[in-house]
Amino acid sequence: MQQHLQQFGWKNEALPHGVAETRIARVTKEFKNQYVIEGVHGTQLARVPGKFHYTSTSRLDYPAVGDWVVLSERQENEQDIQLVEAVLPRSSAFVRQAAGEETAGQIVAANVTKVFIVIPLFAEVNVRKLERFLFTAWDSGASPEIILSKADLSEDAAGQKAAVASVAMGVPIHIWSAVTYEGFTDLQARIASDDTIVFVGTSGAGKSTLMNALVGQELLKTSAVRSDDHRGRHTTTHRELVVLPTGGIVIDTPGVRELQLWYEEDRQPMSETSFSDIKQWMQACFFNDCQHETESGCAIKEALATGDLSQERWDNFLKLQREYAYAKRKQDKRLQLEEKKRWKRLSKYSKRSGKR
Ligand SMILES: Nc1nc2c(ncn2[C@@H]2O[C@H](COP(=O)(O)OP(=O)(O)O)[C@@H](O)[C@H]2O)c(=O)[nH]1
Ligand SMILES: [Mg+2]
Ligand SMILES: [Zn+2]
Repeated sequence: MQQHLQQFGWKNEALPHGVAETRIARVTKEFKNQYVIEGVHGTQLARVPGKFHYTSTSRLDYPAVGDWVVLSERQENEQDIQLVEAVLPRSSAFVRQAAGEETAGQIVAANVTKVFIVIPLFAEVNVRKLERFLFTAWDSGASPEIILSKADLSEDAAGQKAAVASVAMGVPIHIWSAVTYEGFTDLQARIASDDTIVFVGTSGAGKSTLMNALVGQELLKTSAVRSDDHRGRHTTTHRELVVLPTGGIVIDTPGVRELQLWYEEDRQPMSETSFSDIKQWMQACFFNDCQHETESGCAIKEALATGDLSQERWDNFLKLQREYAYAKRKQDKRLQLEEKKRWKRLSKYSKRSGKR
């Protein structure tokens, strides 16, 4: 019984008091109002009960792919319905700002151990985009790895790898081609049986193709290549969690065009993770509170002058920081509003339940 849960990554975490293992399941797919879940009873559909809408404060409270949930069963029209009573605390979450105007975080995948950032080598690598992915990956609490895909389309994969290494800050980089299978065994070796790995990257990067190779069959839809840019069209429309025959769990995601930063309360500073080189220079500045503008003895300016630090990387660091500060201000405002709304909903709810 437990084995089935373990296959899906259950690590015998302590269960909430009074909850039996038979009521635990993992979310493997997410639709608008329904979830596909895997528990000891196999594959089932579940949804959140009405009260969930009253008690949740944001979209982040809702189940997401990779979540472990506690279920209850209810009879409706002579059918057994699975309801998500609670989402167990997440060990990590890859979160982005949801597309659209509204300030809302969207969980791309929960309880992941690694984030595979897939970057295709059919063109020059967009290093600035990669920095953004790296930063969000570090923010998730999981560890990132970079996969340079479509190596068969590159004239100089090794050179491109070196360029990527200069911003990767020690993050492992793998070269992979679905045509020649270069790098396949390397990649397989990076996936332990208790890993849950989310694949992120732009649409057409080759995420689904790589996952199919790992699964050993065409489980996930891939797109036909458009001859103009080797990109392919959008095909993956849902986030989807799959168990590999060799052990380990992978999560496919639809590509994102632009990865918008989402502010995390207790995240590590950018300079601790994806920009640790910059931190070292900052610490070498003569003044503790150096703004790296006009101060003398500024190690950042010196590094820029010698070219040890590229202007583009520094600019991107500043840009990401501004964007992050902006995301935080927007979220603070949203939280205030949400809290107000929640109290309103709660008081309406308790009035209604009181009448019954
Ligand atoms: N030449 C080449 N094409 C690839 C490779 N990997 C994927 N593709 C093609 O790129 C297109 C997009 O791949 P897909 O896996 O759907 O990308 P996704 O959007 O990231 O999931 C498909 O037509 C694949 O056949 C590769 O290593 N080499
Ligand atoms: Mg895909
Ligand atoms: Zn300075």
